[in-house]
Amino acid sequence: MKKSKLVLGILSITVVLALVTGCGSSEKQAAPQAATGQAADHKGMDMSGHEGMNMPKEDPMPIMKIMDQQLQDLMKQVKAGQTMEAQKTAGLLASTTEKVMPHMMDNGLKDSLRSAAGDIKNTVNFGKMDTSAMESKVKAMQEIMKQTTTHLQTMKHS
Ligand SMILES: [Cu+2]
Repeated sequence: MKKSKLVLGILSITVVLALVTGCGSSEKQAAPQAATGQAADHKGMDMSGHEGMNMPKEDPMPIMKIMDQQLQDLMKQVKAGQTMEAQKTAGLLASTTEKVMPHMMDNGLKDSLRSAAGDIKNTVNFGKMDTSAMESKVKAMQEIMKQTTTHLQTMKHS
């Protein structure tokens, strides 16, 4: 009787150990899978991805429209020789550009957009109001904005 109880005891300990080990290993296996799932969500840029990436819960498309309007205003002001107004608009344009940055996942595109806005701002601030030079800078920024819009359309904002 004593021996069988001991065997039973060892058996139950073995079962408990096996369960504990089993749980532990399955948890270890589950954790990286969950992490991969989250990473995929971020790349998919759905709303849960946004929260995870500290993205503002806003639609970036209206920001792009504001940016486009500011760019058009700026060009009109440059053509009219309204330096003060153009400088003000260029400053607004730079801050609008920053507002769209948290939504962008492409660092190369971020850099391009930021430098295009910065280039325009610097040009206007240094008083180099050459219309044709500004036109080419504005066109360059509009081209980057098209790419940005396409990029932003890959994510969902509800
Ligand atoms: Cu976003």
